[in-house]
Amino acid sequence: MQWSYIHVPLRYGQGKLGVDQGPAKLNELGMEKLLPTETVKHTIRVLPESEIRENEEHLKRVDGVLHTVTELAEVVHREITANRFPLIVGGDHSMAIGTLAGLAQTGPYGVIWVDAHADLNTGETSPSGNIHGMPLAAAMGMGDVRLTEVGGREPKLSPEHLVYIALRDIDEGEMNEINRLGIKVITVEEVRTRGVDVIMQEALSYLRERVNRFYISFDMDSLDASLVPGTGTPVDGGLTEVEAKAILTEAMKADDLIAVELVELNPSLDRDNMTANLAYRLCETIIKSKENLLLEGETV
Ligand code: Z70
Ligand code: MN
Ligand code: MN
Ligand code: MN
Repeated sequence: MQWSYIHVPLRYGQGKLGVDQGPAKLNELGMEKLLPTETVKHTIRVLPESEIRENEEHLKRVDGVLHTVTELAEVVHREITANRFPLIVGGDHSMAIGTLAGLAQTGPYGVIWVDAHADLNTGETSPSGNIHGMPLAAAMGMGDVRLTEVGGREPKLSPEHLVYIALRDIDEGEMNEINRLGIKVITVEEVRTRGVDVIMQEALSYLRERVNRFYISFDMDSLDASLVPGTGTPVDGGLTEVEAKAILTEAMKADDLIAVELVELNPSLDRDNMTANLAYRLCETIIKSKENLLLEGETV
């Protein structure tokens, strides 16, 4: 297996400066040393600030988001088709519009979305107009056509192919949709009382009854606010580092996992690189779990 390491230095899906520096910060901490030398590397292009207008109240900086996610969708499509394993680092979560669209072009798939937020708003329901709160709605075909038609007309994800973990800051419109669509939600409380092994087996069985492969999208704000000053919207009551690592390790052990995404590291908001170092350790867990598995596989 070959890794495809994809940088997405995008910040236009939300209003705070600095989240575009997440990928560069991870490299500065030594990410490239963790990855095998034959890893294929990509950096997705982002429009310069000078071309960005604060153009729409309900869909802020939409042109800037569209530019990057359209290219990301093509790269993800190409890398999956080439049998490589994408590790995609951001950047704000609006980038997932591209990831979800790119994956959809290669066939049906499931999603484990580890996040404090549901990211299920449309321009109409969003309290902020920030597109990083909208990627799952867009992928399900809900909201503005410019977002829903990235990578083609058809919906990129069905609601029954999604499992949320660590959700705890949900807008009213999002809650209505979660209930209407019957989307599966696993809370931090459940992670803690039932254990990561149990909830991950449940999440994977749920997805495997419906699809034969899945990807995991990990938002840094799924972690407890006390651990992640360097993310745009920290939320109390989140995961511990041990829980987050266990979730990622369980996912990496699955041979039907096809891609991993880590988003919303904002080095400008960070304290003493606390969040950046934590994100780096999570990437280390991601990479080492998979490499160990491959080594074990070879000795059998
Ligand atoms: C809110 C919105 C969000 C991340 C904040 C917040 C969304 N639901 N996502 N931080 N990562 O504006 O739609
Ligand atoms: Mn998110
Ligand atoms: Mn979030
Ligand atoms: Mn399997």
